[in-house]
Amino acid sequence: MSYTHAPSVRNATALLLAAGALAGAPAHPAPGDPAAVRAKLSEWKVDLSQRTIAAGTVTFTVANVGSIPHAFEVEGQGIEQETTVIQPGSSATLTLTLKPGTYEVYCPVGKDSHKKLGMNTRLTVVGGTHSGSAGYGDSDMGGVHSSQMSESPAMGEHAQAIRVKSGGPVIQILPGPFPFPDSAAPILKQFGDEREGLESQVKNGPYSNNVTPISGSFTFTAWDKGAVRDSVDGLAEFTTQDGARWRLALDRVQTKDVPHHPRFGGVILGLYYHGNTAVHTPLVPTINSAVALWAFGHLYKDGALVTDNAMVHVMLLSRTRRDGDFALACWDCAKNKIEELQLQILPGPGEPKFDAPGGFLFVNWEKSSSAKAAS
Ligand SMILES: [Cu+2]
Repeated sequence: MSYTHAPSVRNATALLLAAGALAGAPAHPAPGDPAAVRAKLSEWKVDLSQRTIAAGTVTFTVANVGSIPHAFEVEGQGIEQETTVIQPGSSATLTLTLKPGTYEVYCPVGKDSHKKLGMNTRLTVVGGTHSGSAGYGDSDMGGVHSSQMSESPAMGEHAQAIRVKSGGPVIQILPGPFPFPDSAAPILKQFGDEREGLESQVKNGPYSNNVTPISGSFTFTAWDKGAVRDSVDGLAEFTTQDGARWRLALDRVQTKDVPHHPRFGGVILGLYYHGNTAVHTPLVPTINSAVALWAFGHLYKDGALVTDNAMVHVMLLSRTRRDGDFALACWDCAKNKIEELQLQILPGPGEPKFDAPGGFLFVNWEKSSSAKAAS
């Protein structure tokens, strides 16, 4: 691709700038043809047809090929512009004038929860005064993988760690119906094949108001360092309502996807999800979490090993239960204080149900706390 500066090209560029330029954007002519970038949004990624373009005017044609609403935002070099929400199967365009630099391109839906689940990529805009070695055009598509690799160190800069300590009343959640079935019903429709399994959880829990006070403690540290380097180190000990003493040691995260849990795995700090967000099951009210993690655990009952592959989901989240009877108090709990520590333990794949009501273990510590830890 050559970067000619024929008057006709310059005029066309000027027209496009007038039509689509942002207030305050530099008015100099773009160094090449107006760029056209196709973007595809889906759960949970943003695919760009080109990841490196020349400075100047660019039109993004954005298709939502996923199954829930998304949007498209470009941020960097003083610019922050987004499309309106794009329904599944629909498209939108966004025309911007971009100067050289690196831009974040992501889905802004759900207070950045979609972004944190992976709908985030980068666009590099290069100055066009030198020859066309910038990879502008389709030849850039072969470079996608190397571009992704080069993002890793940048992601590492955001490595964070959190230390969580249980506190307050301890409750065991027993099988029972979900108290907000009507609120969850429209969200469940978006879960396709997995809807049936979720609908049985509406009736049988584990997200119920059937709770009993127990005792125990849970402390862990979690490291959010990107999909394959996340880590956890923790220990939970509790005595369930039947008098059984359980001990769970956490030393590795779980990074494999499972149904209706996009990016089920690892450690995610600061996620807004569940409930009406369409991110993960709607059988937990809408919440903010300081940390959400998925891990394999070593589970012992009365001192004997039950499994080394217990599937564990932990969240420190907005309080969902009220004082006294600990019934679920809100369908949208996102504004509540983040102090409820949830521990859910399920048998590993192919393993028998636990000897506990409903075959699962689900324990909450209602007034827990967290602090930054060394990353
Ligand atoms: Cu999205």
